[in-house]
Amino acid sequence: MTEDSKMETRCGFVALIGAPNAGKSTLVNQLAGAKVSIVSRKVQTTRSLVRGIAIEGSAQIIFVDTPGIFAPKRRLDRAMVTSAWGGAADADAVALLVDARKGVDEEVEAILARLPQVGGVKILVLNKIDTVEPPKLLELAARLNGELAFADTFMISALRGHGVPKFRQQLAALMRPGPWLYPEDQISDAPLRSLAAEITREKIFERLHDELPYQSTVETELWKDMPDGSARIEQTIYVMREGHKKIVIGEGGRTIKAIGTAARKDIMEATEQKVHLFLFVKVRENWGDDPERYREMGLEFPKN
Ligand SMILES: Nc1nc2c(ncn2[C@@H]2O[C@H](COP(=O)(O)OP(=O)(O)OP(=O)(O)O)[C@@H](O)[C@H]2O)c(=O)[nH]1
Ligand SMILES: [Mg+2]
Repeated sequence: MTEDSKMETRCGFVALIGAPNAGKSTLVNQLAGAKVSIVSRKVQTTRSLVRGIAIEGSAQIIFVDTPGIFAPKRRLDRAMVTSAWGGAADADAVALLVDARKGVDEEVEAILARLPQVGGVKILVLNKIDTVEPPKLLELAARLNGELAFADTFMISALRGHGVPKFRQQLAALMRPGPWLYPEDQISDAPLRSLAAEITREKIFERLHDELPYQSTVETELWKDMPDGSARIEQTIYVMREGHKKIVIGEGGRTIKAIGTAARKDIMEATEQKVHLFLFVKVRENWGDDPERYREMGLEFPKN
């Protein structure tokens, strides 16, 4: 880049907020052009802020994926929701994602009520347009704009990519002049060991049901680059109950093997190196009340 074009660079933060399952992480991955944040069909998948970095012309846009906002009960839920609002407060622009199929429910109403307290440009994004008819979309856009004066409204399918390039272009124009904060080829600021732990957590979400995914967490304990270019990765899956440990392991170790195989494949794709993944399961009844676990997740530990 020449000195002149350097002068014109733009940069800024755009937080994506919304109810659980609105498609925030799917959108961040589309915008960054790679998997930086895990996705599942279940609610409350994302637990902390995940940044996906995109370049659009002379602008570097740092998209901040946030945990879904809902009425929190457990300590972990409170930490997640606090982190989401914190991400919104620190951003130059806040995009509210609404699942167009679900429309406006109690969760969306609660977000709309609090959103005016957050600074920055507010943008409405109707997601999952592949699932609804256009008249319903227009009606939804009108209703939401009636409740809050959004600077702009976009209709997209994060899953299929429809409307995503235009969304990114419009946001680039909103970014203020300033130097880029990350190197040109960087798509995330999360260390690989965190991404690797998240990927394994995603496989738990895919394969195990009910409360188990919510009562477990994954940490990368060891990442060793081997002389042959491969990596030896050891991870611990923390669960809250002995019964859960049995479920994670499965009959004859079948479940944990399947989780490991699927995780290893995705981790290899992310790191572009051969991976040997070793998974361990530990029962830690009170991990939900252990500040160390929150630190590992990148969350503030709520005092009560
Ligand atoms: N049909 C359709 N499904 C979508 C679209 N975007 C996301 N999804 C699906 O919606 C589900 C939730 O997606 P996520 O990206 O995990 O949602 P999220 O908002 O990050 O959820 P939390 O992290 O729990 O708050 C997944 O099954 C996605 O595949 C879309 O545009 N169309
Ligand atoms: Mg998410």
